[in-house]
Amino acid sequence: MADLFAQEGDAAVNLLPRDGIVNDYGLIFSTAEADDCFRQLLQEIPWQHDEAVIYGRRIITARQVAWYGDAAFDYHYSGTRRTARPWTPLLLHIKERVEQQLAAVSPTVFNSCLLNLYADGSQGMAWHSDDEACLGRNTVIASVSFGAPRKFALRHKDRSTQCALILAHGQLLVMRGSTQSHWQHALMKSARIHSPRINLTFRTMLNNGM
Ligand SMILES: O=C(O)CCC(=O)C(=O)O
Repeated sequence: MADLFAQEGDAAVNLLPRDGIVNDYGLIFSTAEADDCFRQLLQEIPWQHDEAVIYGRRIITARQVAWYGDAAFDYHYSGTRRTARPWTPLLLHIKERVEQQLAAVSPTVFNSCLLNLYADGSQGMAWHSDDEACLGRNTVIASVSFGAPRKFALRHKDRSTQCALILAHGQLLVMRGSTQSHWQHALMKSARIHSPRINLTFRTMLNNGM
């Protein structure tokens, strides 16, 4: 697995060798701001365990999720469906900070956000691509992390290449271009992590998610 730590925080660098673009913007919140966001998100979000259909079996995930957006978008993924809740002031604040970071090079306005809460390192997310039709081709996904640092990995769909980086408290990572068509990503489990992490992925749903 390639070690990408050396490039951490340089948004001009593409972390992928080919077939997509992933940029690490580094820490976009101070520790105090990130602490506040983390604490408020833990308290305010109505976290719920997720459902997914894996190899034809409906399972309840250990991690908890929430889904927010501009409108009551329906989001269909892994055989399940969620309706977006309206933005909270805190989520709008985080979204604005993310959009400011992207404004200079690739202005993007996100209309929805999937939130994931991992209680500890025993919870992760399996390999997948965010390639649902409602996101369209070449979608931009901005991932913001709070809480325990965790390893985020990407692998090419042809299995030739794999790379990873640690996503820390207040860090922004952006996936764009053809990344979702050619690469899968995962949040790796670790028995050494005993504290929670929250991840927000800001997305742009096409046609109000229809
Ligand atoms: O928690 C993470 O960093 C990964 C989240 C993710 O893969 C997703 O929301 O699609």
